[in-house]
This record gives sequence, structure tokens and C-alpha cells, in this order.
Amino acid sequence: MSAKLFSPLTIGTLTLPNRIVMAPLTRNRAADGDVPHALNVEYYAQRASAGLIISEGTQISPEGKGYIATPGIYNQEQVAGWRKVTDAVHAKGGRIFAQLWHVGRISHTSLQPDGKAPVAPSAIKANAKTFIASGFVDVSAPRALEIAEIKRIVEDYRKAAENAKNAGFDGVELHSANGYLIDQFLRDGTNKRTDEYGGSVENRIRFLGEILAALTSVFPALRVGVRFSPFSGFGDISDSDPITTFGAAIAKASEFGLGYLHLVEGQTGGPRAPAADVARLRSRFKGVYLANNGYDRGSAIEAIESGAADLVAFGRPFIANPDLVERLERDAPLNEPKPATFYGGGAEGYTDYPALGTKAA
Ligand code: 8OZ
Repeated sequence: MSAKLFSPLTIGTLTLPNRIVMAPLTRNRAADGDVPHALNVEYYAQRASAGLIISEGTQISPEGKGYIATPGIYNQEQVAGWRKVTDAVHAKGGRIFAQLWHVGRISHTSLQPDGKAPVAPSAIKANAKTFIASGFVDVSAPRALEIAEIKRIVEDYRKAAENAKNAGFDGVELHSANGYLIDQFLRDGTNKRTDEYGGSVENRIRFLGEILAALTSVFPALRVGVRFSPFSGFGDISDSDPITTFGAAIAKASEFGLGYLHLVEGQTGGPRAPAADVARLRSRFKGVYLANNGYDRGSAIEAIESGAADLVAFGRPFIANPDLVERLERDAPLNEPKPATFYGGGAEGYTDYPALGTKAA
């Protein structure tokens, strides 16, 4: 009998033919102007057999950018580029959500409009690196946002969701993980504000709630997902009580009736958190649960069979295997990902991983 991993799951009006999700993956291959182009169209179309594709993080504004050559979704040229991606995925029978991203303090002045400082809830520099035209560098010191700017960013998210809809995306995922802007607001290590956006847990989740209200004014709530990484220190992030903070953030997401909760279940790309902690946080969300972090065929099948997850996201295996679903279903060998070509470059290590029954380019 075929494992439940390969069976459909329906979220409202959207039916995923299987429970294998392509994780959001930064690949730094947008064209000038941070516009998706033909190479990106081919890459996503090759992976259309995923139950759901979540796009790489796509910045909602020029200020939301933190790395070289990441795509945007704030102008019409970018929307036109993404439209070609979504059309190609749909033509091959797939579904794709746009991951909406603002990096906050994880940026560099050379990537920011007019070479200005990146923005953050508080003016605390991260001990973290980014990559720019000249290679790996320390991130720049940020400045603290004013309240009017916070409202403007919520509006930037709303416009980005409108753009995602016009670009033909089936929904959006809010990137609230990995030490980027929303995560910086949620956690008390990076949020030292003394206004209504800082201090208590209720105040620290306010920005998240305002953004979710904006996104669900554009898409039906079931077409909006949210991603958190409660157990991760990625991006030099910390919180004195993550279970309480993220319990409240996840309960807030649940109030909106979102389509799914997506959790990085440990260190980003690293060790997993205790299963009991993951289960405790998951229980705060009434809806579809998408699990992520180091799953393989066996652990994914087991997680779906046991009910520990409804969907499982794969990252690196999807980089190297355009036909990952078919390979997992047939228990066929997988291509090995090549880390040297993860970030930046052209077709090599991007669209040239062979599918079963074809030869390497
Ligand atoms: C790796 C390199 C650059 C960005 C994340 C968007 O961690 C990222 C990212 C990952 O969520």
C-alpha cells in the first residue's frame, strides 16, 4: 500500500496531490532589478510535481532586501516576471505560493536604497554575515523603525500580496522565521522597544497580527501560510522564553484561520528540537501543519502516518532533484546537492540536475 505521504490533502479550495512541499529556497539568481526571468521559470516548472511549491523569499520592498540577486515583488516588472513563473508551474499542473520577505537588520548598506542603514525594531547590530557583490561581509548596523514606518511596512506587505495575486500565485507564505524582520519583532533579544510594538508578548506579536490582517484582506485566509523557526538562532536571534513567545504568535496565526503553519523544527538546517516542544507549539494552531528540517523519505513517511505532520517540506533534496516526488514514491536514488552552486550563478547547479531517465546536462 502506498504511504499517505503520496496522498492528496485539501486546504479549502486547493487540493495538493501529495504532501511533499518544496521549501522556500534562496538561490540568488534574479535578473537585474531583482526580476524573475527565464532561468527561474525553468527551475520552478521543473519542480511542478511538488504538492506545493513555496517560492524563495521575495522582498516586499527595496528596503526588505538583504542579499544580492534575490527577487522582489514590489513593482510591475517583477510581477510580470513572476507571472511567467506561475503560468509555467500551472501549465505543468502545479501550485505555487509566494514567500513574502523583509530581512530587517540582516542587510548591508550597499543593498539598501540610497546606501542607508537597514531597519529593525531596535538599533542592535546582528553578529551575522550576508553576501553582496564583493562576497561575504558582516551585516550593517540597523536603525530603529518609527511607528509611522511600521504602519508603512504593513502596507508594503499588503501591496506585495496584491502583487502576488496579480502575478498568479495561489497564495502567500509570510516569512516570519530565521531572524528576519518579523522574527526580530517577536523576540525580546532584538526587540527592546518601549512603545506598543515592544515589551510584553502581546506587544511583540502586534506587528505579526497587523501583517496577517493585511494579507488576509487580499487572499482568503486559507491561502495564507506562515513560517516560524522558534528553536533557531539563525541570524543571531534569541528570546528569553521562545515557547511562550511562539505559543502566542502561533495562537495569533490560528485566530486568522490560516491555511497552514510551517515550522522549522530545530536549528535552521541543523539539529531538531525535542519532539515534545514541537508538538506543544503545533497544538496552538488549528489547521494544517507543515513540518520542516532535515526530513528524508523514511522520516517524512513516518511523520505523516503518525499524524505528527500533515505536510513535509524538503529543501536541499528539491534543489538536486526536480522530480523529487517521483523519486520518493519509487524509492529511487537521489542526486546529491552541490552546495557550491546553492547561492548565485546561472544554470549550473540550478536547472541542470537530471530527472530520472534523463542524462546530466
Ligand atoms: C540562506 C541564505 C540566504 C537567505 C532563510 C531566506 O534562511 C533565507 C536564506 C537562507 O530564510
